[in-house]
Amino acid sequence: MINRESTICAIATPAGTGAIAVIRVSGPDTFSICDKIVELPKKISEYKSHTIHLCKIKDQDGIIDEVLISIFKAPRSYTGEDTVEISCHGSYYIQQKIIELLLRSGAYMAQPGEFTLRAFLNGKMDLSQAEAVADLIQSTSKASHRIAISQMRGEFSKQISQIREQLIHFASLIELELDFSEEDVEFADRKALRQILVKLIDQIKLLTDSFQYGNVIKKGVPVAIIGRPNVGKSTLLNTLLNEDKALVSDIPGTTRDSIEDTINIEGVLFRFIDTAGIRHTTDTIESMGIERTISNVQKATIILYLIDPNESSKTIEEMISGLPLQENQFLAIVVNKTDRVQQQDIHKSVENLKYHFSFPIIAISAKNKINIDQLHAYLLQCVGSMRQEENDIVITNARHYEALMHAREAAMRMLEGFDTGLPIDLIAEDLRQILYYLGSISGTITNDEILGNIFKNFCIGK
Ligand SMILES: Nc1nc2c(ncn2[C@@H]2O[C@H](COP(=O)(O)OP(=O)(O)OP(=O)(O)O)[C@@H](O)[C@H]2O)c(=O)[nH]1
Ligand SMILES: [Mg+2]
Repeated sequence: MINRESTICAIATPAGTGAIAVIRVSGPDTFSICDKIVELPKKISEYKSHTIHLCKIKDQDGIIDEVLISIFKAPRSYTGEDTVEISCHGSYYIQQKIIELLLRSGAYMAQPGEFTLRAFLNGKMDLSQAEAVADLIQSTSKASHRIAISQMRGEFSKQISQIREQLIHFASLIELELDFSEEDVEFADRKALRQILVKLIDQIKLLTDSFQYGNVIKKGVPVAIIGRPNVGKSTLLNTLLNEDKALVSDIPGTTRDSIEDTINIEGVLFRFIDTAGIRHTTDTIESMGIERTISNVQKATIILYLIDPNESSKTIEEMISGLPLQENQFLAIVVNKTDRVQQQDIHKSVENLKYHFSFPIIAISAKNKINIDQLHAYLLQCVGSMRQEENDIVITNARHYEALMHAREAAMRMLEGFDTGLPIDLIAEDLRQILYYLGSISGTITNDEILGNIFKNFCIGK
């Protein structure tokens, strides 16, 4: 798929003008190619690795820029190959000009993610660590950053490879049994293998369970704001986002389509979704909006059910029972417009709701921004309780999730096979499957198609 004999180059900093820009060059001819474009007293290969040098870059028309070049000699570089990083002034013209010179001197334009792909192929990191690099670049909150760092440091890979190594030992014994199949011998200790499988199934379950958490942390925890028309849903969205995102009016049925945006609250990214108010209506557009509301409820992790202070428990009960709620969702009843009623009446109505419902009850004023911290605290508490243990490894990547699910299925089939006395050649096939899926996570087992899919999502220069 890629030719590692070639030397590649790309701009590693964002497109456009900045104070400085960094151009990366990597591959076997890096030093000789760079020698052709920089002015230095010695050849680059004669300098020590990990040194920085001030020099000029020239073409036939004169000086293009004064730059710093950093030298990394193989294998002590990000890619594991000879690498030079050119820090030039951030003019778009200069960046393009240097790239043009490099291409003319024999370098090739890097494909998206090719530097990281080479790092993987040269054994600098495994596949899940390489994927974490992409997540790290894209992380937008403290929580998603922490997960990406842990994955990049290889904590997840370590756990997977430990499980895999234990199985490889048994796989080789079973293959041996297959070779001696006529002689009816048993090299692999069935009881020990069974124990390992049970442990493996448990471990994988912990990992796959963390996916819901990991996935929402990465993309923003979806929070649906729902309720009857005019209760102040759009006002609450605007208050939570600190901007006038949604139209607010005293006409019931103002919001017809769902509106959403993300905001970071104490290091966790939340995705708030304002929805069309739920009521019986003959208006086609409005009922389409209501259908959308219901589908947003299904997709949300947290549901804020907004009510007016004088809504009766009976109507609330009816509304909530009509919602497609799932076991792993959080719902809170949020009493809005409390600025309109007496303090003691709020207290009474909250007590009454607490008596009727087991959901948390939060009293706020979206318009006057009263008790919004309590709402924040509730949201953070939901996220906290999704997580089992502080140092658990968290899965954020759909590819890893899928591979783990397949591995688990194969492990369950194997256990069942033992119980029903399935012939060893069939059991061996499931074992190979487990090894394959676990291996595909770290990239021990891989093919061009998998690699192509992963690295095409990287930016060029990474
Ligand atoms: N007094 C008071 N009025 C509020 C509060 N929150 C919202 N309102 C008012 O209630 C009216 C309806 O607010 P919206 O935010 O448009 O209500 P909505 O739930 O989005 O309504 P639909 O989109 O029609 O379903 C507006 O006039 C708001 O100014 C509040 O906390 N206190
Ligand atoms: Mg609205």
